[in-house]
Amino acid sequence: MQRITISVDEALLAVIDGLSARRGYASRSEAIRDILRDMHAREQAMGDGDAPCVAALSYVYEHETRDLARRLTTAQHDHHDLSVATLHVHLDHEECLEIAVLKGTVAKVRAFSDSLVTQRGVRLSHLHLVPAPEASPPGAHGHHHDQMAAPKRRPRTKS
Ligand code: NI
Repeated sequence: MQRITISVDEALLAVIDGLSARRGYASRSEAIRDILRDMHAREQAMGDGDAPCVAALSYVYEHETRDLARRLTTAQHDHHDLSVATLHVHLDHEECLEIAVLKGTVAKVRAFSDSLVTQRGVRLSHLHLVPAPEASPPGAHGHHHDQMAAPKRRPRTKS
């Protein structure tokens, strides 16, 4: 077992302690280990890197933090091949919520998502990956749009 030191602010420490108390973890270390295991398991469940997917990426950020708004926009332009659309909501004077729809391979979408959400000032991010429907040949449009096609059932983790 390795020993590491991490820095957290008061609010986050209260979250860790609240979680430990509520779920009965014996220590902060065990709580954090479980959070990491859970995150790792969810990443594994996202599947094959070469598989095509569409994804909804949401995050909150402070638009005046260190030129963050401009840098996030530049990053999206740099990946215009992955970026389908972005919805921007001004939450209050400081904070913005963005929801980006991405499309590409799982590996590329994850890498782009990681590059955005790991920036300082970006928080509460969530990436929801949806496997792309299998490509069908042109003209083989097998359903009518006036009735909903039943979604394919796939094993998934809770999101
Ligand atoms: Ni805004």
